[in-house]
This record gives sequence, C-alpha cells and structure tokens, in this order.
Amino acid sequence: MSTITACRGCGSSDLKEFLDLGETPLADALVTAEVVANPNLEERFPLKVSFCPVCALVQITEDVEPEKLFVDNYLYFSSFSDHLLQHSRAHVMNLVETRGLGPDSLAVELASNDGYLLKNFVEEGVPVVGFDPAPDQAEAANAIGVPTRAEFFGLDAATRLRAEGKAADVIIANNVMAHIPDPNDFVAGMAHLLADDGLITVENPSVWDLVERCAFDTIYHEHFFYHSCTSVKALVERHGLHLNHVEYFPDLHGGTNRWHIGHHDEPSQHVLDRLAAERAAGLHEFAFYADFGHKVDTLRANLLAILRDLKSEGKTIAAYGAAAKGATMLNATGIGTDLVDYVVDRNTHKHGLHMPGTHQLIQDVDVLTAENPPDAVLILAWNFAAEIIAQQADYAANGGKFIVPVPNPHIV
Ligand code: JHZ
Repeated sequence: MSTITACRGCGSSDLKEFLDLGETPLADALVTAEVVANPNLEERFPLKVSFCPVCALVQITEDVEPEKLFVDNYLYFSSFSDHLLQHSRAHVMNLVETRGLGPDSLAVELASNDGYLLKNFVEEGVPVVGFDPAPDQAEAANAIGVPTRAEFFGLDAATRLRAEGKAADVIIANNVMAHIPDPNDFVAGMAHLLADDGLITVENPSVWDLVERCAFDTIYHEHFFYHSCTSVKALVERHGLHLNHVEYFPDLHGGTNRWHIGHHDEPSQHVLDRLAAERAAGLHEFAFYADFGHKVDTLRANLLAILRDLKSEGKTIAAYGAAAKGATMLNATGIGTDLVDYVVDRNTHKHGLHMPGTHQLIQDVDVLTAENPPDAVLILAWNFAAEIIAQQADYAANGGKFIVPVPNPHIV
C-alpha cells in the first residue's frame, strides 16, 4: 500500500486533490462474523481523489495491491443483473453482425468475470478468450464453456497470446480500465493484441455523470480512475491508438460511456462533438471538480436526515444491494446498524457475510416479503433502482417504501 504523488497516466506531479472520503475499508471485502466481533482485524485505507490538469485523468491517490482487491476479496458476479445481461448480449449481437464475426474470428474480453458476456459469442460460434484474475468467477466461466485465463491482463499477457498466433478482432473491456493501477500497461497490452482492423470497446461510468449526479459512492479503492472522453483520448493516443466513437448509456451504472478505439484515426462526428462538449463544460480544468466535496457533504447530510427521521418515528430500515458503492455510501456517510439493520442482495455468494466497516448482515432478498418486513429500504444499488423497484412490487404493495440516495436522497 502506498500513496501516489504523480499522475498514473502521464506522470505529471501536479495532481490536485478535490475530495477526501476519510479512511474506508475495501468496498468488496465483505467480512465474517469473526471480524465483526474483532473490528481491529479490518483494514482501512485513505480514500482521496485528485485531478491531473495535464491529461485530465481523475484518480484516487491510494494504491492498494490489485491481488487484495480482485483476488482475495472479490465476490462480484456480473450475472446477477438482468439489465446488465441484456445490455451485454445486445452489444455482442451488434458486434457479430457489424464486424462480420465468425469461426475464424477472435473476441477477447478483459475482466470477463463469470462469462456473462462472452457466452453470447460462444453461442454464435465465435472463438473467445477471457481474462479475469478473480478465481471463482474464472472457474464459473470455464464451467459454462467460456475459456477464461485466471490472470491480470497487460502487455505481458498480450505478448503471450500473440506468441500463440492469436490477434483479437474485438477486445471488450467493461468496467476494468478504471480498475488497473497502471493504465499504460493495460492499454499497451490492448494495442499489442488488437488486429490491424480490429475494434476495442471500453465501458466505464462517466466522470461527468459522477460529478453531475453526485455519485460519490462509485469512488472506492477498486476504481483507480474516473474517465471522460478527454482523458481516454489522451491515454489511448499515448499507445498509438485512436478514440473513434463514443456511445452513452444514461441508465447503466449511473451513466456509462462506451468508447470505440482502434489503430486508425477515424473519429466520428459524435465523438468530436462530445469532446467539444466536455471542453465547453470544463472537464479538463480543476474548477469543474473543485466544489464536488460540498455537493457530497450536502447529499450525506440529507440522507442522514431522512434515515434519522424514519428512525425517530420507530420505523425499521434495511438496504438493498451489498454493492461496492454501498460500502462507500455506508462508510463515508456513517450509516451503521443503528440506522440500517441489514442488507439484502440476490448474490448468494454474499449471504451470511457483513458489509465492510458498518457490519450489516447480508441476507437473501426474500426477507423483504417474509414476516416483519422493514418499513423502508435504502437502495444502495441505486443504479438498478428501476429494476429493483419493479422486482419488489409485492413489498411496495404491502406498504414498503424505497429510499433512493442519488442524486438527491428521496423516498419513493
Ligand atoms: P452493482 C460493480 O460495482 C462492480 P457495485 C465493479 N466494481 C464496477 O466497476 C461497477 O459495478 C461498475 C445486487 N443486485 O452492480 C447484485 C440484486 O441483489 O451496482 C450486486 O451485489 N438484485 C466491477 O458492486 C449489487 O446488487 C438486483 O436486482 O457497486 C449491485 O451491485 C440487482 C440488479 C442487483 O455494483
């Protein structure tokens, strides 16, 4: 563990800090009852965010070893969101059609998790290779016939795949380019592996949305970076690649960009317009981020007020979604078991464990419709609020209320 003083992208030492969320535990490091009984066993790390005025890269300044983040403590399985599964399948079907992919092609996914996306290529008869260092997820993918290498991806892994005579026609990197502490090694690996006329698509939540929607809870130690079109362009061009297009999904993870990247410089009008819009809004300048800390303070105070009011009326409150962002929301806002009793989640791997730091027990979602349901449910996975509210229609029909914390805490 260490704190950086230079930008991880361009090396500039002019980093400007704009947010300090205190010391928090690792967001996906759910804890056992033994740790709840001995809280000293739980590690905490500073969580501060800085902006690089040279390459516009927003980044946290703490370096936690990736093994600690993605191998030892990682229980995130992508297949638990229907919305994400549909989104991923639509992307694959579109790529197969527009790129003319078939049995002689190769699709590579970085951070392929449990095979939630690559399985669609397999069904279409397109050969795939997945990379994911999380051992349980890689095993789950291999078990459903999605060949997955349980390792981190970078230039070294790309070089080994190339040595096997493989080049990728498409490389998909969803919610991973922000997760690798050395972005240059990661992008150099993609550049090396990509066939001359191949396409890379990269998805990550947009830093513009993060600031506008006050989605501060998506900041945690796994997310080293918070990207804009501007920062992605600077990053990929350093490795001879070009940002050629961007798609925008307002409802995915609070606003996600999908960047299209290739070896040739062929920018669409759309990406040129988005770059111009970011410039006009000032995403390349510190002033855009400077006031974010005050927005976060206001959101936290308003959320605490709602929870305390409900408690003072004798109401019971649970939370939905043992999400990584939920860990930031609970810890950085100080929402302990005095305010939220327990957390429910569909991911069976998380049941019986406790939220990091604040220690609410994680249970199956069935408890919301069993005896003694909570009066209100704080939706920590607010990025899936529509999906969750629709799924919990019975709970709502019985009088249950939902609290959505972002962008402004409110009761539904
Ligand atoms: P969810 C994840 O973060 C992981 P998290 C990762 N760090 C990343 O980069 C971002 O996404 C973008 C559960 N759930 O996806 C599943 C239900 O129980 O918002 C999850 O545990 N029922 C790689 O962890 C949690 O909620 C449901 O109906 O913040 C959601 O976590 C749905 C839809 C989800 O991300």
